[in-house]
Amino acid sequence: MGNGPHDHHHSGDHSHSHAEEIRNSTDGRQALDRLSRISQKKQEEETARSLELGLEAASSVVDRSISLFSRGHQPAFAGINTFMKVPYCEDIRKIGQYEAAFVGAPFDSATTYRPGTRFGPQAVRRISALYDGYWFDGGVDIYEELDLCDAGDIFVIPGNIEKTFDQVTKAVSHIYTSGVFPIICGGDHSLGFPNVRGIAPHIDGNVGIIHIDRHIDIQEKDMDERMHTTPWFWTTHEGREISHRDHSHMHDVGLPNCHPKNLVQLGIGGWYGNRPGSAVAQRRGTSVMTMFDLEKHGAKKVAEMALEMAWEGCKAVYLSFDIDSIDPGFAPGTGSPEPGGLMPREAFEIIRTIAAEGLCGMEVVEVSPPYDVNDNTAQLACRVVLDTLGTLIANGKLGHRDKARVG
Ligand SMILES: [Mn+2]
Repeated sequence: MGNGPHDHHHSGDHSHSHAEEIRNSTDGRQALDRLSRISQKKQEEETARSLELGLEAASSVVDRSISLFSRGHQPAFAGINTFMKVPYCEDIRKIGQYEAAFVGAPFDSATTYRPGTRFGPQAVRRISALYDGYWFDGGVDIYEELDLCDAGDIFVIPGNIEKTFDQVTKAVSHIYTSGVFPIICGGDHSLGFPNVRGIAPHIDGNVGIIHIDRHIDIQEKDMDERMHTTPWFWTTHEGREISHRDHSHMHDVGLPNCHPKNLVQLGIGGWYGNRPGSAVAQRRGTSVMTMFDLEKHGAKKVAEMALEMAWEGCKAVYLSFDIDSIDPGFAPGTGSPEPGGLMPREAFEIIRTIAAEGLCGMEVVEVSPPYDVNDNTAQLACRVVLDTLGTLIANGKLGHRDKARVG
């Protein structure tokens, strides 16, 4: 002290010093204030439960909150991995006891290039062990402020897209109609259609979809099937008139309350896979934004533009996040990588802006662990989920923030 270039700012009265003003104005200080108001009740319950189930530690262990067998979040590398080590809702009839559920849809039979996303949910669970829900910059404690469970995986039918779609829709519908916020972890992007089909019919009004991806994914069929390049063709429709097409086993003709203009497709671009879908997007009038739009406006602004277009005339909005929207330098473990994508920090800002307005459900798809490095891609998918949940909680759209206050 006394040697710095800003000595003239110092005064004897620290409560009014310029440094103190700066200190109190930082986001870090505000985060600390917010976090200090959240009770640690569930942490304490977890410790008691760990000691009860996992027995007392050896006598040389000074910290007596440590148990003999790991039964809680610590050590992060130990234990049985559900998503973030939250309770496994094995009896799916009891799903209504929770506020949100992570559910895996390990299906990759609809990929058109690299497969491997069937291992996505397990990879996201594995790396999620690093996290216990304490979000510093967001000032949120997911563990304390949200009753979250892992619903396990949906029984997908490898090699049969159509039966898998029916399984997924029925499963997502069960979760959603039980009053639980669904977090669906793919799996490939063909799941977008059965996921939304599990939610939209239960919403009394139109549903917007914010689809973050490098690929437009709205062609009718790909190699004669409903591959991962097609979900939004089947989710949205051609307008007021829903035509019955010649789809013998494809009994859907678009969800009547999912209008193409409310389908916001953000991050689209590059050189792969967009040829057939572009004509459909043009014909139906979906809301498309490229990476050039992002460069022009910035992450926050494009997210606000996305909200305007997605929510127009809608009761709810669904988030579909394809991990290949993030640049493959950061997210190499994916089926159809395309350079020039989002920086992770841009992706998080977009998510936080979108989630602040509330969501009816979300999916993170296209994590392919066989192509991943150091679980980087799975970790980004995990962060997409955590930042979404944290933002929903912080904005009172999910969880029980009021009940988790100190005092
Ligand atoms: Mn994609």
